[in-house]
Amino acid sequence: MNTEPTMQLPGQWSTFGVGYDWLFYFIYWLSVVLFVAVVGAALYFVVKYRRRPGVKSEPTGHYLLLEIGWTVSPLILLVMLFHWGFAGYVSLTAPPPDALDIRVRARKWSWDFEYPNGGHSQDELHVPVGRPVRLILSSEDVIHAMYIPGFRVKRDAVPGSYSTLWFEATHVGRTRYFCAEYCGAAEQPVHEADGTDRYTGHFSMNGWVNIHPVDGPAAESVSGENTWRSGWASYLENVLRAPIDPATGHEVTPAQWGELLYARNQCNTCHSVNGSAMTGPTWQHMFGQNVDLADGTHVLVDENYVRESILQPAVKVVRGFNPVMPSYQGSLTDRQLDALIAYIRTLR
Ligand code: HEC
Ligand SMILES: [Cu+2]
Repeated sequence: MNTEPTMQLPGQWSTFGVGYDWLFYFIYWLSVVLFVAVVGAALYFVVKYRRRPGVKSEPTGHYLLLEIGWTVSPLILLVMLFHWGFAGYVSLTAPPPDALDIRVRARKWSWDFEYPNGGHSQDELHVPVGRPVRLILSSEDVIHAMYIPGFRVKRDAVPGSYSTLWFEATHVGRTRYFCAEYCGAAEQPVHEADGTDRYTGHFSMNGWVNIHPVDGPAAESVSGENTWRSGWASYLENVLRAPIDPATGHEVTPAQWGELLYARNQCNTCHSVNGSAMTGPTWQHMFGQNVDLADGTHVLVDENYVRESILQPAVKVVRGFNPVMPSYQGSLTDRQLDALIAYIRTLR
């Protein structure tokens, strides 16, 4: 594994690098070999069977062995390519259960990253080395896409739903990410305090992924380009701090905020968190499980299902319950929905 880029590919910064690049170069060299073979044979035949005076062409018959050969060998190759591609796709889409969750909110034209402790960073992502990290992507306006070439991952961020991607960084350092879905550009520049004009747009939606060592010096001692040198734990504690709840004066994590919203929005009049069914199903051990629906089908309780259940409760009604839950469309913000989901996740 090597963080130095090659002619064709960026450096390898995640566990996906080796397998991905192996397949890429396999396909590349396969294409080179086949190109040379096919074009070489064509040129050879052009010369060998060129028109000459006195020579008359004779139509050839079937050559069964050759025909079976050129049918079966590409078939084997394509099945192998499909197998490797599919196995890679499966490992890209299935994060390990202990992955660290970071929420990513895209908007025109910046990124907001929210860490498990509730802290935020803008336009710079901070992750620990050697730990699986899952990004939960959403968008506040149009479709954006999180693309981290060094990790070999890319995923759309779509308004109104959640998508995820995961990776495990293998080296301490920094690598770039980009928005990979054209999302427009501002018509007017932003006037900075120092008198300069700054243009924003799709092109400016990029930044650095800082890959921190797990332990290390306190964050104050390193900054700027060397931010990643700071230990992950101390950076989280000292810089990516949780917001303060004005009511209590304490720092709150998204899950703690979700718990407050659970009470404030009267979800607790119909949903328990201790396993007992009330007017609605209990939230205990709900997340990550399959739930039976009234129409006889079942569905996995994930971020998108919980979101839909809150905004459009009548779409998927849980078996054994009446569709009496009110819709919270318009009365809960995206942030509040995220916090409720974070809380429900902790009740697994
Ligand atoms: C008036 C009672 C009531 C209130 C208040 C209520 N719910 Fe529900 N909820 C239900 C019922 C009944 C169901 C099961 C039927 C269905 O799926 O619509 C349900 C289902 C759900 C589900 C799907 C549960 C599962 O097991 O699949 C979620 C998630 C949910 N509610 C979240 C919330 C949240 C969040 C709030 C507060 C913002 C809330 N509910 C407020 C009655 C309520
Ligand atoms: Cu974008």
